[in-house]
Amino acid sequence: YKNPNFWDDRNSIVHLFEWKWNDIADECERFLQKKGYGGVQVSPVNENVIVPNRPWWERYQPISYKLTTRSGNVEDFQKMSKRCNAVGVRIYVDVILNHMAAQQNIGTAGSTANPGSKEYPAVPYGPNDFHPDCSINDYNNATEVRDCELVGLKDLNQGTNYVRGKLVEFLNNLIDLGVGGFRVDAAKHMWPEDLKVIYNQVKNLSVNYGFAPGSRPYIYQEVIDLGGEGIKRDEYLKLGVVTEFKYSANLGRVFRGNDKLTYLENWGPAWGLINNSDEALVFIDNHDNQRGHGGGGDMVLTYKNSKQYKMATAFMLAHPYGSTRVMSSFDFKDSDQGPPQDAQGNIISAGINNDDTCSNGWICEHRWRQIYNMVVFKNAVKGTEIENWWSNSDQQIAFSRGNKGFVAFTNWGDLNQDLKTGLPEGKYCDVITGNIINAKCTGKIIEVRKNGWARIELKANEEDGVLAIHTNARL
Ligand code: LM2
Repeated sequence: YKNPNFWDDRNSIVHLFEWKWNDIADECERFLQKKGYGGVQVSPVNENVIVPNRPWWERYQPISYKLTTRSGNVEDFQKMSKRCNAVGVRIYVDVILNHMAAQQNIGTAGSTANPGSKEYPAVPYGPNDFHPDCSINDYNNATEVRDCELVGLKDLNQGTNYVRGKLVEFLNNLIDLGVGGFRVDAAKHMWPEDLKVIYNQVKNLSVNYGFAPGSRPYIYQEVIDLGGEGIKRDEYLKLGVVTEFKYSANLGRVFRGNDKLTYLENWGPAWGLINNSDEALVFIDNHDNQRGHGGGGDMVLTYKNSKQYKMATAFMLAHPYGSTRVMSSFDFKDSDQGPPQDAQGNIISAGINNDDTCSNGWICEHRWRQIYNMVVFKNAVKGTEIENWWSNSDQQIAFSRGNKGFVAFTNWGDLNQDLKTGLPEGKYCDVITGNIINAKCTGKIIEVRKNGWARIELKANEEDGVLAIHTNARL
């Protein structure tokens, strides 16, 4: 469950939060494959309750496993899956196995339910499939966290064969539709023993979508563990990958300037991160903590602090630790606001500008040059380690990835130094400030001398606080 089943020349999952399936299919073909993205995390695919004003979080209130939502129906989903897999971009579904809807209304596939009496006839589930009423107040009490209701959501009892069977059927249906794996929502609120049984009953990935025979789904479990609670992320590491919230919280704090960049020299397990890099799903922000929901605290960086955000993201993608996920957001003013939508509540697609950025209220961080070019960088430096670490003992650092790539950062003051890049002699295009177009670099050009050293200049008042060169962007 720990292999994302990426194509060889790919890395990173991009979360296309609230995108429609048809638009994702287009995006796989016109953009993601070209920049080397490995996969897409899609918003929940199964029917949810319709909440007035259509907040984004209505999708975390399932009322059946019918695959109709505001993102599209099952035919749209299957077409997306075919088209994305065909160009080497995997699909990972955000699955809600913990609970069912709390709010009373019709669902996105037209089903009805009665949360008050715990009846969801479109599955069907009845009151016996749920834990008794109680709410989660004490996060030191593991039983309460797992058997009581998270923000009032009806808490499914995964201890029963019937519920397990329904969940496995749902997951298997998605596998038949070509998905590469799952983000398990609220995993901490379910017993690891129960999840283990469920995962083991799920079938192998579909060979019809290009997965090697015998491939298991990639499973990354959402476990918010910033320390000091009754439930530890390690309980879930036995089962699959775990979302590393300490990564988001700590890197945000550092790049906000509350800690020195030089301390990042031992970034990894020494900072309390999951020991085995392959078992950590890492990110700068996610759809919850970018708006103050879920864990991460007030240090989390988002698109709203774009300079620091791009620096933190560049560091994440330049550093070998973790399986990386890039967030792709819609603009929001208040934390409940749903995606761009028309008066009927239909999601409005992102428009694409000439400079690759998005319009219609979509931020599309994954299309920012400083971000997608670091996904390209990560593919270029695959298999190398950090070398040539340099810092000014304060807010400036630089390092190379073997002899394939080099990055430098300043979070305070001008950087103007002769540094060892580890790269072969030549002229390189800084992929943060530009791209190579018609054999010309539209940004800074860095000249690496015979001995691998180069003059590196990065001023405090530049648009970006990072510089990156690699052997696949050589002039
Ligand atoms: C998650 N991970 O564990 C998701 O990442 C997160 O986005 C989900 O919460 C949560 N678990 C449950 O799946 C979101 C949102 C909540 C929202 C729920 C359910 O952060 O604010 O709760 O989805 O839609 C909303 C209301 C809340 C109300 C609840 C039930 O905000 O006030 O509680 O619905 O009616 C009475």
